[in-house]
Amino acid sequence: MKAIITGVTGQDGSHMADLLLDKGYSVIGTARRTSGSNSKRIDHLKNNRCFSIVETDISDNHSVRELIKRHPDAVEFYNFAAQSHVATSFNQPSYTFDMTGKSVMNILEAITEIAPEMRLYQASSSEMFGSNYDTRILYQNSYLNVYKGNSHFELPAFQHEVEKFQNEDTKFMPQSPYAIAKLAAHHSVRLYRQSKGIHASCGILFNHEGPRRGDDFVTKKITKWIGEYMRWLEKFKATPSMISSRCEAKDCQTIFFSGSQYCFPKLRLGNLDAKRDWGYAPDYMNAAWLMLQQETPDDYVICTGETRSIREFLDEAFSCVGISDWSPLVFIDPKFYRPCEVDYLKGCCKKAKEKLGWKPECSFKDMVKIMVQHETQL
Ligand code: NAP
Ligand code: G4F
Repeated sequence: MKAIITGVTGQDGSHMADLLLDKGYSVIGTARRTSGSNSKRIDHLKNNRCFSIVETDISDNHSVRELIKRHPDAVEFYNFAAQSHVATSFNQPSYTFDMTGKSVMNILEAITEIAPEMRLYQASSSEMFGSNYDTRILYQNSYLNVYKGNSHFELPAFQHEVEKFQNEDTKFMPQSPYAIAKLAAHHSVRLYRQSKGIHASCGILFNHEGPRRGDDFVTKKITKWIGEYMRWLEKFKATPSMISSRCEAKDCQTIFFSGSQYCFPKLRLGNLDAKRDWGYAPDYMNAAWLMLQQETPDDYVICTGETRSIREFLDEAFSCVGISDWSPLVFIDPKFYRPCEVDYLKGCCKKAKEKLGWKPECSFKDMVKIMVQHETQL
């Protein structure tokens, strides 16, 4: 079986290539031309006879048609190519819309015309929910302690908590040019599925991470910095306890060490209060594959069902290297705040569990540990 993967040089595309090659597929990965090499995530596949790269820019209609004309026998097409950085989309809105949104039309048209049996996976995003969520009440059985005179009774009682979540029925309220582009693509795929009858599914994936994550996403930025900091400490035989109290000042941008002339730049971050539902990238690629194995195409939310703030991510990541107070090491830089933020993401993947038999395998704790270990062992 043959499959096409766009964006194979990215995090998800490279994991999907690994997964499909393991399953015995032959894989055509597409990459756009760049002036230098950007193949580090797929270098391990260089000598795999079942893997090849075709130069394609998905924003170019001709290039997409040629790709499908050359491989009409591919049974599956995974579209991961996109300008995928939310903050960048505020500075390059039209480019992001063209790349992440409009380009998907090139793929839909080419599949419909040239290979209508080819199954399509579109990488939709939880960013499309933006500022919106649904709520439900979770009841928990508990007991109420009642004291009457000298007697003590326990009466059954119900405690409740309001849970905020997003699932396939939650209304979209995008908060960035990126999310608007993804939403345009998402609706285009639904329209072609309904009107042209192609087998096209969208995975509404919540944030998923791992060592192959791009350097400027927050989880990778944090874990990469920890790796560099630990190597620096080792080089100068310093220990975290030697940090000067000068570093605790909020406007201090550098880490100083008592009795040493050396210093190290602090980790510069923006909003630490936003919450994300973070999963492990390889788990999520399995869900994408399962979607295309279904008889009927559909859209699915893929997530862990847990949400944590950037602060909580920092707690977990620094605890992996034995640092409990990271505050003197982090500088809050307004440059990394977004004009509009998505404050809260927490998915519910009941549909994927029931219909695809999918569930996340790697815990948050393990995922962070894998990322930190990868960076510290470099
Ligand atoms: P990524 O690491 O940024 O990879 C994006 C890929 O798209 C790269 O291979 C990039 O190539 C390629 N690309 C960009 N512009 C292109 C063009 N004009 N023509 C062809 N290829 C182009 O993103 P990711 O994290 O793997 O995410 C994969 C997809 O899932 C994206 O569509 C993203 O928006 C979506 N998504 C991601 C998440 C997540 O948490 N990771 C969640 C929901 C949805 P270069 O290597 O040349 O830059
Ligand atoms: O890691 P992030 O840049 O990911 P974001 O914006 O949630 O987008 C990622 O997940 C989406 C799925 O929900 C994908 F569709 C999208 O392609 C991408 O993969 O930022 C996460 C949070 C944000 O709230 C941001 O404001 O971290 C906050 N943050 C704080 N300081 C920072 C930083 N984000 C980045 N990138 N860099 C910072 O210094």
